[in-house]
Amino acid sequence: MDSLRSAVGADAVRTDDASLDKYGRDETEDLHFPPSVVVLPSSQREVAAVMGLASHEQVPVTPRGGGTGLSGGALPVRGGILLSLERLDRIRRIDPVDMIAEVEAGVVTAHLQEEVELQGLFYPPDPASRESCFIGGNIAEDSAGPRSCKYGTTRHFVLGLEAVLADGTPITTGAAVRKNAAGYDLTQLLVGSEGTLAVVTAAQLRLLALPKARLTLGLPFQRCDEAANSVAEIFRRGFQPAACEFMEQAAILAAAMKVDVPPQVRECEAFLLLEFDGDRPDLLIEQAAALDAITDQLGATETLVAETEVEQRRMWQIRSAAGEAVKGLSDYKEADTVVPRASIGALLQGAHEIADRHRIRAICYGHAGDGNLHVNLLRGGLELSDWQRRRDSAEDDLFALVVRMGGTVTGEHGIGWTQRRHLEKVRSPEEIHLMNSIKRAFDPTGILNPGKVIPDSY
Ligand code: LAC
Ligand code: ZN
Repeated sequence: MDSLRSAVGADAVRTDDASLDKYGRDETEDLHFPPSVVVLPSSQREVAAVMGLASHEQVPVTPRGGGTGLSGGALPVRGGILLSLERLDRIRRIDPVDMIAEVEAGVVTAHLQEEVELQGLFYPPDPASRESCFIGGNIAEDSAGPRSCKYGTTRHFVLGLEAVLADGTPITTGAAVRKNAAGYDLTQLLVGSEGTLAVVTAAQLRLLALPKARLTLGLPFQRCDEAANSVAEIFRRGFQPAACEFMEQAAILAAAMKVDVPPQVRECEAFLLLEFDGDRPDLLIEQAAALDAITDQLGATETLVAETEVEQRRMWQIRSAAGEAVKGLSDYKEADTVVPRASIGALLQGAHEIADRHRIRAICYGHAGDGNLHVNLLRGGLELSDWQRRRDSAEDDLFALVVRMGGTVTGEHGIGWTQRRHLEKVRSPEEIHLMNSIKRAFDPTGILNPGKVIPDSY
């Protein structure tokens, strides 16, 4: 403890109950793993010093961003040091020529977005938690949100990283340039590695020009299957939405407990929310008209158009409120399923059939344009062991269906702690052995975020 205090300063080492409690949780279910100590370094040098000490003493270290993760990636499941990156919170520079931002890991995603937008630039990744999640955590989990439909996930914006290895060695990967074909791409290897390979301390991020106009459309449906099947049809007809989100009625009703939901949406069976963006408002209006012209064929009852920023925010909050609202209903387990876009209707139907078979409640919503459906299994009044049994069997059946459809077990929340037993459903033993060899090359003694991603049997 004394050596930690001299490395980062006494006020950056916490062992009080409140800190251990707070940093022992993230947003994943009701899980709680208090660490032995919380350390809050303020620079890459201090992170390196902490890792050097931890490596010398062979103490587990769990890096943490904003603590908004949904697969337990930041939970210190083996105790030891919880390393919070919250004090590395500087935006170092925003370069409008190369359109690159250089930021520390603890910068809040929405803050970066606001700052770059002041310069007419755009950082698209928009996780639901963007007001409190950190860029470092987004990189660790390869987080995404509605706009990944058009722009891709966090990974598509990371050009270079500063990080610290398990033994305390500082490294840089990639560079602040827009192209880079030099050698193995360690930057992209670290993105999505969930803090198991290195502690990311800063990143160089690619930016885009901020689209000058946005238009948000809402399509209420009386039939859930028609809403889900419309997703493929919208793309087949050449529309290129920036976001294409789906909510079924139970998710809408949960959101309606938190935010205003207009009656047409509250009373529908399912809701699609689409966003179009671009530089020419007239072209967006044309797209909206073209979509409106086919709503009958799709099965939507009408096209709701949100033109002003206030109207758009109001429509978006229905979708943004869904996650928290559904989680608030009961203990839950979320499956972050992904299938090809055209299979989203079949997935939705299958998810409910599986839930019914296991007599468990499921509520679905998500990023339909990415084929990414968040299937929330709810405990409701079930007794604990009964819930665990039904939940696990339902999840196994659900992922078996996803795999048959050519999909995967997580699109944006990661494997972390809670989804580890599902990795083998989508990755071959050869692939997981390779992952393990990579893990050992970076962290030979396994002190960095132990218990995550790779199943114990490897
Ligand atoms: C969302 C989070 C749960 O899409 O990913 O709301
Ligand atoms: Zn999501």
